[in-house]
Amino acid sequence: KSSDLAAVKKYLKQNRVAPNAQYTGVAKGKDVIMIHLESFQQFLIDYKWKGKEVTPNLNKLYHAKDTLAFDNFFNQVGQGKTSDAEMMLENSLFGVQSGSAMTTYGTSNVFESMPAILKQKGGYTTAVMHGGSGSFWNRNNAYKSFGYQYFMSLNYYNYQNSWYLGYGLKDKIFLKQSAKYIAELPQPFYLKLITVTNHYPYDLDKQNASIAKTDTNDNTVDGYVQTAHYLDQAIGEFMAWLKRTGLDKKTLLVFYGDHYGISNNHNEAMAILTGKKSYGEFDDQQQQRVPLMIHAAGLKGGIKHVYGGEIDVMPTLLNLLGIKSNDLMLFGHDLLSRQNPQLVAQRNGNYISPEFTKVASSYYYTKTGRRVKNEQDLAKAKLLGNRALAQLSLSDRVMTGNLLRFYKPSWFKTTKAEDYDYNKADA
Ligand code: GP9
Ligand code: MN
Repeated sequence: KSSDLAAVKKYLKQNRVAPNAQYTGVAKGKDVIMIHLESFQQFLIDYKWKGKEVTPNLNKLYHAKDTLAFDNFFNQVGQGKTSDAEMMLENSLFGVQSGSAMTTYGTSNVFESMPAILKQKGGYTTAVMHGGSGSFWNRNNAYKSFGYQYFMSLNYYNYQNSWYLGYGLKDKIFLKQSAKYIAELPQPFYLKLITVTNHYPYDLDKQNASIAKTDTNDNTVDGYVQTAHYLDQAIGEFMAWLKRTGLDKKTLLVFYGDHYGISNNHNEAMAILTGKKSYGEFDDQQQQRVPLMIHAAGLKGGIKHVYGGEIDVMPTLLNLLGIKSNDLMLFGHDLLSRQNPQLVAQRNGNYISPEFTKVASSYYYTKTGRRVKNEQDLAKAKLLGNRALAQLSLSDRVMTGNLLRFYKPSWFKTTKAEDYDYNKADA
């Protein structure tokens, strides 16, 4: 409906913020590598088990002077899990209320996505590499709609049974084999690498387990540090490779956790791991934090405390790459902007903001975890709840109504899936 489009346009106009001008274009023309950290929660950063750092390589990145890190960055996925994270990062549109937007709309909808924009505005080569099945989450179709030129999935990799775990090749093997493809990508490139080993049920083979399991007696939880440790080692090896090739100097690296690894069925074990006496729905909501780290040689970094989420990555990145986003239909905001609204909507209508947090029908003070009872504060907290719902439902109208058909910047050439052929990834 055209009234839907008008409502979306009005909302976006009213909520637009100016990106941080100090960061505009600081990474212009750089290669971009997005590294998808499967099921990786923020609490793993700097976490120690039996005196040993679980993720030493990621910790080093987190604290590096040339890394922009965010410690109040939340996942916002729904039932589409990984695919919702991808949808938000590539399009700054939310997943849908039920199911996966990439599955339901990824084939047929019009998108104005990161890869298509970077190709058209910056001459980028665009690719995704993933050591798993090409059709999982409808990737082999959705990536065409997003404008990815190349998609290397399991069929592009050498395979042995023992190299595979859960959803794909083990991360070390996957990243090592990806190197030969990366080296061949014409520059500048925009590349996404999707890891899988740190995925439920966190059950790593003995040879690869090089840190002790935790001892909460919850089987699902106790292997989590082991697979996270393995993923971290794989990242360490990959970073060393980047250095050897000199790519580290030319590349903007973006690390993000897609969603929680430990669900709220494991609150007792999480209480032990996080050293809390009691652990309830509020604590679980706080645990929806995932890493976002943006790293490049010479980048003015630091640990930022702004409250944001996956929907905000695309506007943040576009600003760093010097690409204007004010004529695009993006529901997120530059995380480095002083005017960032800092309201993080969860797909189920919950939200987190610096002041208030909503979980189910309860409102909490974010800083203390106490229930909001004061009438005035309650009114403020409810208002934020309405704003969170408003952005979700407007994003839903864009997705379910395929509204980007009717809305594009004059410079944008609509992506056509038939222009792409992933051959082995489609098999
Ligand atoms: C599969 C992987 C897992 O390819 O991305 O998806 P998830 O189960 O985390 O949504
Ligand atoms: Mn996932």
